[in-house]
Amino acid sequence: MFSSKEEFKEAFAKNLESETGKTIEQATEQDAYHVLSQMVRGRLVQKWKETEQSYQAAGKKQVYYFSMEFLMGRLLGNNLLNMGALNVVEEGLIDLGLTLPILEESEADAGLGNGGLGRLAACFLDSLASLGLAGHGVGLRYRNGMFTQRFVNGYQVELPDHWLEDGYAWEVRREEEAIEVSFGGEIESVEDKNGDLHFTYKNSQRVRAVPYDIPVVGDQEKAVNTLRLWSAEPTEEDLLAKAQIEQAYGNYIGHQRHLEEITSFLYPDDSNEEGKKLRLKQEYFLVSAGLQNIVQKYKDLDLPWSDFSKRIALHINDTHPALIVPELMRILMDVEGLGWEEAWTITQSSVSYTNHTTLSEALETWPVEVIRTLLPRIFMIIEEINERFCQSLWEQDPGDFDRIAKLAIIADGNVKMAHLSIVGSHSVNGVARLHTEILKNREMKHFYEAFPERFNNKTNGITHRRWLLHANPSLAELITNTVGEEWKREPRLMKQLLSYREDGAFLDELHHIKQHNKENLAQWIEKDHGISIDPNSIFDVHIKRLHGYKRQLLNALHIMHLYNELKANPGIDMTPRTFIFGAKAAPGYYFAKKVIKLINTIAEVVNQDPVTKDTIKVVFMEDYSVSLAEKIIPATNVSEQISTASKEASGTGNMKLMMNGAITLGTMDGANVEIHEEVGNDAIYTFGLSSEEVLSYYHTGAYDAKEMYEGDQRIRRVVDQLFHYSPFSKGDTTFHELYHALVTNNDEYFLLKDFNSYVEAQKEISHDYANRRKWNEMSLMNIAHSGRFSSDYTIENYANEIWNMSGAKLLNG
Ligand code: 26V
Repeated sequence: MFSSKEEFKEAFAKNLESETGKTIEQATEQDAYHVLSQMVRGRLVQKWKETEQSYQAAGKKQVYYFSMEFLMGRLLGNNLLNMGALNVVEEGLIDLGLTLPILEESEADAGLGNGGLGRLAACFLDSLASLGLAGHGVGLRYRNGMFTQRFVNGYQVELPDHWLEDGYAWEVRREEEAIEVSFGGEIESVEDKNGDLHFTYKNSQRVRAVPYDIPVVGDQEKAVNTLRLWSAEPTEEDLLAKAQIEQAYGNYIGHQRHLEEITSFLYPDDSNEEGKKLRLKQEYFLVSAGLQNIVQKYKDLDLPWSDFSKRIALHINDTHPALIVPELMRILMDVEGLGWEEAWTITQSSVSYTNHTTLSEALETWPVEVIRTLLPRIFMIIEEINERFCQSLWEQDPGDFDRIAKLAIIADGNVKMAHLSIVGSHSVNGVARLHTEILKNREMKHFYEAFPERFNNKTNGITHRRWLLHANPSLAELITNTVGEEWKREPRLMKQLLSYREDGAFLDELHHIKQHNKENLAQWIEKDHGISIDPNSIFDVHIKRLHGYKRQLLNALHIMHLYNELKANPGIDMTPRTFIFGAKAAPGYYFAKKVIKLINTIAEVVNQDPVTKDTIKVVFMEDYSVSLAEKIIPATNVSEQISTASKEASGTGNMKLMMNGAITLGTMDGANVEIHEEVGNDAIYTFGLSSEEVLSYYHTGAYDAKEMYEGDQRIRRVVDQLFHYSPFSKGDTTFHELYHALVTNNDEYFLLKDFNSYVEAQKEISHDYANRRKWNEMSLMNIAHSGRFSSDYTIENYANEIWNMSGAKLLNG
């Protein structure tokens, strides 16, 4: 992109002057960021156009990844990396007295996602472009992304995230491709002379959907794909009506706000489906705008409808875009005039679905009345799909009413979005081997029995470009210097590092890189949180959404336990530890917010107590985000992946941390099982109940938390500290709910049951860390085996086995 450092410097200074009228010395960091990002975008445009033209010319199959969330984080550094311009720009900026990492801080994180599901979508886009596959994201341009988290008196407070405030360098508004989406009204059907029904809408409300495109730059600029985010705006008619109202009444009644509301914010609760009407509006808006646009482009190709699914794959990221099924049927039948059978074949063969959770409270259902009034025609089609589906079940197995009742799409006055997604797709996948097995054998057992060929596993992955090459450049450089460049394109080649397992000098180098990263993080924490931490302590990291099943409370109870041990016996031999947390709680999730308050309280106590402060430190970092993760992960020694077995579908933080040389402390859950399989018993700490044990306890109801509490002195001591007077409770009732969740309400997530094995595993870690050589060897094992979890492989598997994209590189091994 820039042929030399000198060329870059000259171009940068020139652009700075023409855009801001300032010299390098006068420019602010914000000015410099702005100018640099504009330059990068400008240089991408050509390649962006060429990519699209080359896809068209080659008649390539296009995959559209529909997702309510894309958690992209910052783009400047990553784009420069993939364009191969990072070094030139970094060095050029240094010559000019600037540094790239500081400029990067001026970019707002695009936080258009809650957590794992949204970040996975972002990693997938990176891999699609890097493999040169024609894969694009379809999402919503929320004006407020994930809320900003602040702590006030130890409690989480949410502030709106105005990420677009200073403009967003990477988006391009495509006014000319705007379309309309309809809501509500009544449907009238008219029969033509052939007896075919035609549907017209009366009194429906129309909203304008305007696309904003963001370029997705692949490795070596192999391709520049598109993330298309739709924004809701009033139609021209609406604006005219508004003007008339204003003229007549001198004021405006808020109609426009109502329409724009659809893309005003991201729902921040990923754990509890609330069934809010606005959320359904968002889902339909995404699906309808995205699909109308895709169908229009397909029609421009002038191909028969029977080729649709050869040229287009439509993927739904969880059930949130499940209305793609009835909406595609509607477009094909009502707008394009196809018959039901033909439309259904096209729909089923183009749509595929990924499930990301088995938590029943997060599964989407919508009351029939809500869908019927908001989307009358869509509801008619869902009813028809359901009718025909139940009929086919009856034909397969006449008289089995029970099975039909279990599998029906509409039941008890609700539409089940997972059922709609399974029935309307040709592929259903889980996100880690264990998760897929649980879907097949338990949660979706009856569907699996009816359509076994539809079910498959695609273990999640992460992009090694953002999470290793960009986040941890010194480790990436060491790998390259050791095994050559090829691992960047074939991450499994990192396995070659295994031959350095016994190489003391190499292990020392690994150690120094980790230490250096820890020092950087320590400086950042000192600056931002005013807490001084010891880079020689174990950095023990728990970063993910706050949720009961993720068991941040178990981690907290263990810290309380260590505190008690140290206070009782100050001379005890314990490797110093820094516990680092990062987590947002859903605003209405009372329990999760209490856990945040507890951890902040523990931090206050242990960080100040003269007996404990040099041995244990606790830091809860505010406002966890993609960019914060990029700072924490390279500095981590211990990766906490301690979900109740069977509950975490996959996890992806576990993979990022492994790739950066952290050792997993985890249950046999989600992708931890596959991490364990890769690294073997000696480079991971596992503990706790197995998923079968957990599921069987749920089934039999045989677990008795009170018995655990009463029968174990260590457990009783920490649990009582939540209820009775203690340095943490200080005698008030703040943590009583946590006590009740554990004791009175029978400890839904088995914290007490797993407590002792967790404490033992932690003790082992404390002991092993003191053996520097052993620890570094374990760290090496993790890095060397992490290539398997590159999302490039995951995407190759999706492309080959789900999307049938010819030309996707075949896996080797
Ligand atoms: C559900 C809901 C329901 C209410 C409205 C807002 C909302 C937003 C998101 C969700 C989905 C939660 C499911 C989810 O994020 N699953 C996570 O997916 C990761 C990627 O596959 C996986 O690694 C995690 O284990 C899994 O918890």
